[in-house]
Amino acid sequence: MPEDQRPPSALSNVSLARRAWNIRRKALLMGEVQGQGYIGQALGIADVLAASYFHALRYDPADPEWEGRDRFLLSIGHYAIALYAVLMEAGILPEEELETYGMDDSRMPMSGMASYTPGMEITGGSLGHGLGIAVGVAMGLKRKGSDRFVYNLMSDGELGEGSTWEAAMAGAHHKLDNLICLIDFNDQQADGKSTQMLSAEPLLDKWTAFGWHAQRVDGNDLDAVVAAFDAARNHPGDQPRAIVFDTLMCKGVPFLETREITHFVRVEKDEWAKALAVLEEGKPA
Ligand SMILES: Cc1ncc(C[n+]2csc(CCOP(=O)(O)OP(=O)(O)O)c2C)c(N)n1
Repeated sequence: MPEDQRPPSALSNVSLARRAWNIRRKALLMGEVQGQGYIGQALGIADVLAASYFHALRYDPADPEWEGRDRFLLSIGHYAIALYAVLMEAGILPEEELETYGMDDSRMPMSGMASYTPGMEITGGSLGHGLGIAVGVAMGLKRKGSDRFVYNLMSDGELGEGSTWEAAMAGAHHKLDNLICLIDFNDQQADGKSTQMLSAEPLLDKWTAFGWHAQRVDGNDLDAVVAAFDAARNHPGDQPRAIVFDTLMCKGVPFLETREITHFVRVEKDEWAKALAVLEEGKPA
């Protein structure tokens, strides 16, 4: 158990902007290995992941199963490429494994699998189940007398799953003030815009009506993201907490940001190098 339980950001000189950039770069490199991957999601959620792992979460890179860790659940198994990138950045996964992404016998399969990957808390590919699992984990930690937080990262598509709202009710009923639900609102799902498929608006009113402390911020504005994490963790009430992050798919690579179909963005062979070069131009100190 590390003596210093402060989040790693308190111990590091690397800026959050640079962490987010590193996460984007690693995700692109993994995408290039396979020639495909959920790149749009990884680029869009990189700022939230940087703030999670380098501002909010307590964990021990040398011991991913440390009992004193905050739990970070990836409900959206297809976002695994994004989580691998931040797990490497955090020193939980070795960077050399980047080149094995999606290959047979790799610890980094395309869809997240808890039994394969250190730091992957759940197997979340069947959408709509992460929040229910997070409710159970949060209840379990409370019963053990733990003060650790449980974070559940989910997508806007999962707001169309009834199981999400059952879990939301349970979280409020059991007063799970140690539960923080992070919603990546990129307004995209497999068949188009989420708001056009099945709108979940007005979202803040819904979470509030379900008994949650709710916030909505620009998920690509690092200062706003950090402030939202702080407000969620420090909220004095006994409700669970939700943060809706409005994000832009493919953020950081403008020629991909404007692609019409971003759920599974098609990147041609020669475009990976171009994407990395464009990203390089925006490299923060
Ligand atoms: C229960 C369930 N239904 C369908 C799928 C197939 N599926 C995989 S990703 C995806 C898109 C879901 O929308 P969202 O997560 O918002 O997509 P993104 O932001 O990644 O485009 C779907 C339908 C699934 N994994 N699980």
